[in-house]
Amino acid sequence: MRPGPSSNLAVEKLATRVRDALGPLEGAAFLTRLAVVGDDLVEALTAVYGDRVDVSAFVADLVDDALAAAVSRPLPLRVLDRRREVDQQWFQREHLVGYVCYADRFAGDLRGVGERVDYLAELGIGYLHLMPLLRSRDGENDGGYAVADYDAVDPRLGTMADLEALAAGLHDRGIALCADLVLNHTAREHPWARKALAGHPAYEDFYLLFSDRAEPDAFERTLPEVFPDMAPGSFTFLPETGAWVWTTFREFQWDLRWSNPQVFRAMLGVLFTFANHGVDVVRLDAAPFLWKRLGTDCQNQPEAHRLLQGLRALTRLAMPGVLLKAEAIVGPDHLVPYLGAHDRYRPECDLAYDNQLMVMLWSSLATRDVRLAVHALERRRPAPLSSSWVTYLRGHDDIGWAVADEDAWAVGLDPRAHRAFLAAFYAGKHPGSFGRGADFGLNPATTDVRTSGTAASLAGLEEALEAGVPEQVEGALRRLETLYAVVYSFGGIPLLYMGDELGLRNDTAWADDPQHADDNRWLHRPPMDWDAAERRHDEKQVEGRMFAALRGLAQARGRAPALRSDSATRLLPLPDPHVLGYVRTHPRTAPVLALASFSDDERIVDGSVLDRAGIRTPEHVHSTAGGLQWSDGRLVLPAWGFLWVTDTH
Ligand code: OTU
Repeated sequence: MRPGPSSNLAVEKLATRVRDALGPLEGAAFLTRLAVVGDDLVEALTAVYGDRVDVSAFVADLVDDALAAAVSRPLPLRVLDRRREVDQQWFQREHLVGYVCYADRFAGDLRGVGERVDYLAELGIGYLHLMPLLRSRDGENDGGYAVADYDAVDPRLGTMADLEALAAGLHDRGIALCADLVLNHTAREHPWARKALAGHPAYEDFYLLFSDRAEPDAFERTLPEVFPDMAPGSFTFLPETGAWVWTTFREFQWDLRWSNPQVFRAMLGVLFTFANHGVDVVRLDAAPFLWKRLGTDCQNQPEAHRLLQGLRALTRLAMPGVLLKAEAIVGPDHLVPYLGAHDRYRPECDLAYDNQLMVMLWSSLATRDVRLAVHALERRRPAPLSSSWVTYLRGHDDIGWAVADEDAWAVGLDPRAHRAFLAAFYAGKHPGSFGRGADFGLNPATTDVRTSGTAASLAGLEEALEAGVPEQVEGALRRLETLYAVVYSFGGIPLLYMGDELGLRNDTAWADDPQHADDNRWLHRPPMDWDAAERRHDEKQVEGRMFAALRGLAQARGRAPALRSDSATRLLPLPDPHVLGYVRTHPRTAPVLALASFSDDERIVDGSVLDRAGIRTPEHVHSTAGGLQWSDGRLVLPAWGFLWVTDTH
C-alpha cells in the first residue's frame, strides 16, 4: 500500500503488530511482501468494490486476515515458503512433471495415495493434483465440485489429519500437492446456502437470488448453457421460497455473489485455511464465471480477473510458497489474461491450463495436418515469464472444441464445420475414424457438442486392440507417445492424467453407478487398474510400452534444461503440413528443437530446420526411434514419431 501522510500512523501500528505477531525476521518479510503486492491489491479491489465499500478499511481487514493466516501457518510450510521465496522458479524446472487423479479412484483414500508415492516417483512425478477432496453433498455431487463443507475432507477419503500427513509425506519426497478449491459455487447443502434459504439477510447476499424470472430471463438472453442436457438453463427454482437462484452448473451448485465483498473475504479465509493444511497449488475451479454482467456470456469479465488478482496478492502476502492455478477452459483469446497478460502485466494466477494446445493436438491428430495448430499457437501472446502453463492431453472433463473462428478461417477451414468434424471424428462417427469417444453436452439450439473419452480410446488404442491388428496397436501407441511428447516439451508443467501411463481405455461400466449415469464424463474417469500396472515393466505389453514412454519423456525432459517452463517457445512452421516443429530457448542453456509427426507415413524434414533452431552440432535428446536418423542432410521421422534435438555446445 502506498502510505499517504495521514495513514503513516496506521502503517506504523500495523508494522508493530506484524513484528509482534511474526517476530523480527518473518515480520520484516511480511511487511516487504506487503510493500510489493500492496498496490496491486488496492488497485484490484478498488476496481471491483470501490463503489461498495471503503477500500482502505476493507484492505486493512484483509491484511489482518493474511497476517492471521501467516501466524497460524505450520512451521514446515513456512520453511517451504522461505525456500520458494529464494527459488522463485521452483515450479518451472525441467524435472517437474504432474500427475492428476481422484484419490479414491487411484488408491481408495488419502492414506492409500500415500502408499503409492513410489509408483508416482517411478514416473518422475513432482506435482500431484488430487481431484476435489472436501466434503461434498450426499448423492450427486458433480465429482466433488458441490462442496458442503470447506473445513472437512470428504469422509470417504479420510480426515484433515490424513490430508496433512499426505502433504507432509509428499513434501518429504519433493512432491508438491495441488488440490481443488471450488470458488464459483457451493452445494445447496452448504451452511451459507441453508442460512440464505432460511432468510438470514447476510447470507441471502452470498448468492444470486431472484424473486421472479425478470432478471433470470434477461440474463439468459446471452448466457450459454454449460450442461444443456444435464442441467438446462442457468437458474433453479426454489420451491421453499418461490425464488430463483443462479446455478451455472447443476441445480445443486449455487453460484456465489462475488460482487459482495463479504463473499471475497469468506472465500479468502477458505483458501488460507485450505493451503495451511499443506496444499501448495490451489486449483481455482470455474474461475471465468465469478462475475456476472447483463448482456454478456458472464465469463471472463474484467472483474473476475480483478478478483483473482486480489486473491493472488493476498496469498503471496500470507503464504508466498503457495501458487494459484486458474481453471479457465475458455477460447484462445481469453486464456493468457489468467496468467496476468493484460494491457500491462498484472500478477494474477501463477498457472493456467493450456486448453488451446490440448485442442490443437487433437485437431492435428484427426486431420493429420498441423497448420491450424501452428497458426493458433503462433498468434497468441506468450505466458508472462513469472507464470507458467500446465500442459495436458486429457483431464477429467470433456473436450470442448475451442477452435477460434478467426484461426479456422485463416487456414481455410469453416470453423463450425471443423468443430463438428472433430466431435464426430472422436465419437467414432466419421468414416475412417479411430476415435472411440462419446458426445457430451449436445446443445440442440447451437448444435455445439463436446467429447468424452480417455486419451487411449480417442487416439485409437481401444479400436486397435479390439481389431487385434499389431500394426494398428503400434500406430496408436506411437500417437499417444508423440502427443505426450508435445505435452512434455511445449512449455509448461506437463500433466499426466491417471491411467494414461498404462493406456487405460474408456470405463465400460461408467453408467452402473446411478449417481454418474447422466454424466458420461465418467467414461474417462476409470478406476486405476492395478493389475494392468503390474505389467508396467513388460515392454511387450501395451501397459509396459506406455509406462516406459511416459517415464522416458520425464527423464529426457529432466536432462534438457531448455524444456523448463520459463523457456521461450517459438513455432517453426515447416513446408510439410504433417509435422509440428518448435524450438525452446533459454538464455542459460542450449536450445531444444522438437518435431512431432502427425502422419501415417515416414516424414523427411530438411536439415535446415536445425539452423532455424540455432543448432550447429545436433545432439539427440529423445525420440521415438531412439536416435537421430539422417539421410542426405535430412532428418527422418517415423510415422507418428517425434524427435528432440539439442546442441552439443
Ligand atoms: C469445472 O469445469 C470442473 O472441471 C468440472 O468438473 C465441474 O463440473 C465444473 O467446473 C463445475 O464445478 O464447464 O464442462 O472455463 O470449463 O469451470 C466443465 C471453466 C466446465 C469451465 C469449467 C467447468
